[in-house]
Amino acid sequence: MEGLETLKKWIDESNNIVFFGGAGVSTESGIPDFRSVDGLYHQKYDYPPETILSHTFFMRKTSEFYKFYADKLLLEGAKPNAAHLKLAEWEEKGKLKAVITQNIDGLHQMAGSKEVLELHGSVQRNYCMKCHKFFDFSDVKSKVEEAKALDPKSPDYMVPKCECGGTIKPDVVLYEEGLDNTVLTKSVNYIANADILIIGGTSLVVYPAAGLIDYYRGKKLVLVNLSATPQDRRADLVIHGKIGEVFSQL
Ligand code: CNA
Repeated sequence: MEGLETLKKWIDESNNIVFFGGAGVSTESGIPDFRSVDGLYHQKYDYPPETILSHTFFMRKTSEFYKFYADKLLLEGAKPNAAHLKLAEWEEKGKLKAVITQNIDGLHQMAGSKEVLELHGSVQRNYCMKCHKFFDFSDVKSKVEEAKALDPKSPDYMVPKCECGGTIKPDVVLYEEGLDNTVLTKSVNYIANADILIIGGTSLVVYPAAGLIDYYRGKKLVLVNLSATPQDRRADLVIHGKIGEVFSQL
């Protein structure tokens, strides 16, 4: 594969790699992305994912939100793939400083990565909007299942509820919501000081996350993506392929 040898050499020589990824990192683990041909945008829903996953939609049509969320993002049994595992291995060897991700699936941590900056939060953390009690992934999963017993026309159908009666909200940054400043600042620092920045599995169209690339000052900007991105021309190395397959050869 073109570029693979160069990437191997750069990685061998570096101990300051930073990775910035998106939904494409997890498609080989069975979690669909938003924009690929078989991604969520190409499936049939009453509303596009960006509408359903917005703050306004969550507040106004909570039941509709959870129908989509449970079906597409609250996925049980997904396992890290070769890309997640390789990144964890590089960190363990002292070669990689951080994984910055737009993903909310927690697969990097499951693979063993320690320094994971989740720009868009995580399905693993959930809070009651009334009393702020914490709920993990499986709590929410079972509460959504319980709420399936309600009338599908009820506003609480499939909505996970706290014992206090409040609605549980995932700690996920919905469209219209702001990113966590600490996470953002740390990400900028890692990227600004990185020797190699590898960007993988992201269409680079969701801002402000996609703008993070502008902070990179080095000369080893690598893009590993299935399809072309608006930033391909800026990169020092572009590899078009499946990230799990590519990383398993590194
Ligand atoms: P996106 O816009 O769906 O783009 C995904 C990109 O990955 C596309 O350019 C694809 O060509 C590419 N791609 C798909 N499969 C592979 C693969 N195996 N190897 C390499 N490239 C691949 O996703 P972004 O992350 O850019 O968009 C940002 C949104 C999507 C974020 O807010 C995420 O939270 C959100 N999202 C996250 C998940 C998850 O957590 N797994 C799933 C779906 C959407």
